[in-house]
Amino acid sequence: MIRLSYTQRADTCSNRLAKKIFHLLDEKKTNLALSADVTSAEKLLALSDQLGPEICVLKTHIDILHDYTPAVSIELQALAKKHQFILFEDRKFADIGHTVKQQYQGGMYQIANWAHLINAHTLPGPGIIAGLAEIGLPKERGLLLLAEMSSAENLFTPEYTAKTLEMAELFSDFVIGFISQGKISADPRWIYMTPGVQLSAEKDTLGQQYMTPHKAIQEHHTDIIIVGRGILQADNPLVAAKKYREAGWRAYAENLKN
Ligand code: S5P
Repeated sequence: MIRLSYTQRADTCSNRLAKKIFHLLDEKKTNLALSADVTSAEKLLALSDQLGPEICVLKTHIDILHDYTPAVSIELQALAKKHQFILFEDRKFADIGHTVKQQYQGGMYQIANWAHLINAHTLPGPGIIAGLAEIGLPKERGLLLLAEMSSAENLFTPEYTAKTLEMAELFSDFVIGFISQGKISADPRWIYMTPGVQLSAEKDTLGQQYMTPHKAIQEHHTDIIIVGRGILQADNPLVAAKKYREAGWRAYAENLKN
């Protein structure tokens, strides 16, 4: 099978953010996303600055910060520019179109103003995507659909995943890919981001299940590995990030050779 590079795949998508991400991966030589699951703004910003050079995507759960102010999102945007990474708010929208529109652009976090990328469940049907697109498309944002999850005994079935792919195809100007455990379609335009990645642990005590970067990229053919505690709980997060970055990049380079 001929494998396309990230750069070659940039030509296959219409969404500008998707093109930008594919190019960024090859230019920066990293397919590591940091899941920056910390609860203080100071920590989040320090971590983003320190690890920024190693990552392509900074994934946030902005609502776990105990001290969020709009200044945080302004700082995050500055750091994203400085280090060239994408801001992905892992909001997992899951309501009707009318409601998610307000959750996306309004409230305390005004996610649409700063996050390049968001994600959503398809459980409510295509209206959720249409609602988010009304806000995100004019701002040249992108959406990832949750097609599979990493947690044990989740309710995602192959049928649900297939339906999610169909919905993505209906909105391919706004949907740029999937949160999944690996590749789910032969179409090269979709970007896959995979959480549940760690080098040492196999699971946590609350159902999280891990695979290695090598397995995620070489066996499951994902594009971007999402790592949280594997980096955050290491003695030295920067050293750990470099280790994950190297493992992820090596697996991608090997894929291209085969
Ligand atoms: O299926 C999923 C989807 C997501 S977005 N499983 C996940 O774990 N996530 C997120 O990835 C989760 O919300 C968390 O922020 C991160 C995994 O963190 P880790 O510490 O287990 O690496």
